[in-house]
Amino acid sequence: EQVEETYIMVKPDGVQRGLVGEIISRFEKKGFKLIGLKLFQCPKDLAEEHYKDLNSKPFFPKLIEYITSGPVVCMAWEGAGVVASARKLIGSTDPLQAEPGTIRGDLAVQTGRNVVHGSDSPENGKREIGLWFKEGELCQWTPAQAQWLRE
Ligand code: YYY
Ligand code: MG
Repeated sequence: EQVEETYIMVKPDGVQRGLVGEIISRFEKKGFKLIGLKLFQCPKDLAEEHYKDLNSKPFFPKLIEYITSGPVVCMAWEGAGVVASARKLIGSTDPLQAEPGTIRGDLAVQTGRNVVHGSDSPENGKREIGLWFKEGELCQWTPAQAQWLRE
């Protein structure tokens, strides 16, 4: 299969609620490879660029206010099929519709406070990692357990 990269972000509510470890853990336990990680206070222009496809939506100003309201945890994860799989682990945009067992299904109650972001396509995975991480902030490494995850 194609190795892909996805941008995952614990939003300010997830950081404030002490859910950082829990959220990282879900991707770590699944078996994906962490290649980038940082705590970061997002400036307004970056939030607007990240969500530019939504800039005509009525909720856009509140979304930007929310994402810039406190530190976020930025992550880049790598693996075959990681983009779609991460979206499944995260669950539906509206946490009340998200299945139990998903991050939003287990940990959130409202779309405007849905604790985590995940890229929606491999192209956007690349685009978003490029936006949120600088050169030199990503690591290429071989996890010791690689041969126990994939034959
Ligand atoms: O990819 P995902 O985060 O599940 O949803 P998007 O449709 O890309 O919207 C991004 C972000 O915008 C969502 O996580 C919360 C917010 N939002 C909102 O506040 N109200 C909506 N009706 C739709 C989305
Ligand atoms: Mg989206």
